[in-house]
Amino acid sequence: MALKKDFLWGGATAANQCEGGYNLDGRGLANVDVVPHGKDRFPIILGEMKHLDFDDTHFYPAKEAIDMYHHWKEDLALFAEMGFKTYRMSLAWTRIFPNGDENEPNEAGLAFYEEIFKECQRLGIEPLVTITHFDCPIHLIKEYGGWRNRKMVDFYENLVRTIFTRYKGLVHYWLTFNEINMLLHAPFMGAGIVFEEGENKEQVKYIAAHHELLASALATKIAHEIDPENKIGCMLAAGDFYPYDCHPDNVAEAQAKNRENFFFIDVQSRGNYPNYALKSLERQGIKLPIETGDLEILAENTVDFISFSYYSSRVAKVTGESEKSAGNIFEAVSNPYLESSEWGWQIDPKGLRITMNTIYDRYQKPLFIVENGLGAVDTPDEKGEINDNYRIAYLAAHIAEMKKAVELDGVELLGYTSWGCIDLVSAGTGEMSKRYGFIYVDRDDVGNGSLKRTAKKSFYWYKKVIATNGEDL
Ligand code: P53
Repeated sequence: MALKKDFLWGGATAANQCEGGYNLDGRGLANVDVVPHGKDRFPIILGEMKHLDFDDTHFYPAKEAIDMYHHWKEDLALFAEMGFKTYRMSLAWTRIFPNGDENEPNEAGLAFYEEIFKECQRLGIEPLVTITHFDCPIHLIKEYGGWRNRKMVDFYENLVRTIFTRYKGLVHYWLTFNEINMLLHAPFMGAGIVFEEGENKEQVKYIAAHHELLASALATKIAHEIDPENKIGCMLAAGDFYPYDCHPDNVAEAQAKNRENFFFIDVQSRGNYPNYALKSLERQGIKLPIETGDLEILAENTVDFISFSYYSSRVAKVTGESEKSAGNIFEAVSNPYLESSEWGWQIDPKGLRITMNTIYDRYQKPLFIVENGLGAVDTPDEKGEINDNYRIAYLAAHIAEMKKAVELDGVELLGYTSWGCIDLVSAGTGEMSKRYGFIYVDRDDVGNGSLKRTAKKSFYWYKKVIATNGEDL
């Protein structure tokens, strides 16, 4: 049994990491715009530092990014040349509602995405649209405090009603919140949260979580009402936690860590708050801001499919502070059996098969791998060519394991979109030099470069993978 004939091969990007054009055609400012490159980035992502505007001492990579705002047609043509069946992209909320709380949308922003979707349709590429990929209008953070405020649910509802209506028939696959569990690890990116002095951070995060989960369920409801053809997915930053060893304490720790992430998907897919979470929140004195009718909305509007990103597995250990693996927002212990990327992310292809099985066992809904890839330095040779054999090796190994999950284990899988199919700004570090693409973009970490696009060796490799439906890796 091979992958199904209509398997959705493609690539993934996010608006703030590739579009640029941050102040064009009426676009408003977003949290992601004011996150600089450099050492101050991290505390801001974590919500520990207030930084809601630009200053002269930092470089802001999202302002121009790879200027897809002006290159999208050329970029889509390259995706089509590789044979993409789908393209995962996100909408910049602030192009459509510049402040977030307007009643009427910005027509220029709506028209921009409509053009893109029409071009996708012409090229036979099915768009897979992330409604919010770490972005939140700055105005909603300044005025309302981001997702800690229940009013965000109404603003989000206004956004989704607008886009589901406008793009009916052009888009069928939607993701409500990128890596929704990231809210716990990077609350400024995940929920527009800036912590106030002395407040209970865990309480604030779980308030925001309830609001996002409610907004996600309402979006699912509205999407189905507007077009029964719409398919709505949740999106998890996945990667199973392995117990460090068979010590029962480490096994229990791995279970707890996995549940911390599955908490979100349990609600989005099963439709209710899991008991383990209710008990644990109660023990911590954390209250979910549940109002009358909320639980019914969650129960009645579960997702159609489960999407996730997978870069690596993780390791759980009760002690062992000294062994943290570097370079990732998820604080995890390093796995002695695995190699690491240049950025310290551990490489575990088999972990993808394991993770797919864990998720499928738990939810029994179709899966969609919407991010996977290797961030690496690419150096053009004297002819200007990039022989990214390391990237090909990473992707081939992961796709081979993905196929085993489908062919040997019977996991239902809709598609696979590799992350950063064209080089873009890193979410974690703000660097351009951490490249994931099949397409090289001439731009460095502080904004120099011609923005010229060049196919890497992996471009031709992936084209062949798609053409053979994954048989020739
Ligand atoms: P970068 C951390 C851990 C797992 C997934 O990440 C993550 C992050 C954030 O750094 O985010 C996803 O660019 C995210 C993308 C992001 C991609 O992983 O830090 O959905 O926006 O670019 C890769 O190398």
